[in-house]
Amino acid sequence: MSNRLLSEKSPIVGIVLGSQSDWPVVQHAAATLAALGIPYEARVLSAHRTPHEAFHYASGARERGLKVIIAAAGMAAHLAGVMAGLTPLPVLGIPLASDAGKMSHGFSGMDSLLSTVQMPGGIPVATFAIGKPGAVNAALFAAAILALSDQAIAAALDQYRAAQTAKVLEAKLDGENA
Ligand code: RP5
Repeated sequence: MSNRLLSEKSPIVGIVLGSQSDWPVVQHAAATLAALGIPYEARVLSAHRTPHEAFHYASGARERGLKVIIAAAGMAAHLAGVMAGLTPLPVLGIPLASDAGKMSHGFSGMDSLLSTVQMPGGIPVATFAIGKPGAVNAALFAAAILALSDQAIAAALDQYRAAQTAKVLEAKLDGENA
């Protein structure tokens, strides 16, 4: 991915991720927003490696027209909390397992989960599941927020959920008669 990935219309959701190495998981948030027709931008920004840029991004987000920020990071995952401290916009946090399951490196995402969810009172971060399910659900939650004031997004979200329900109910198991 480029460091600044834009959908065609002006973005209303900003996705920030702590490292380019996070993109294989975070792209599921972007794909879900795209499937719902929600304009977004995606950018690599780190609370630790690029703190000044993270500050500028979050503090100017509302004025630039963003309505929701999705922040994904692994390890000492402070990105979502830093964003939330700098903007009144809703911030949705995705904790990532940056270690591909090796306990010796990143604790399978438990480190990131606790770093993201344990915010001090006063600065909320809505925190989702570790990894891909969290990425998908953060995008769906962003859609639910936006759907409160946007009928097209509300319709797209209804359609997404109806399709998901149908897919589950129509699932065929190996050996089952058609
Ligand atoms: C975090 O450190 C990032 O969000 C990433 O999950 C983790 C490792 O980053 P890289 O060393 O792969 O760039 O800040």
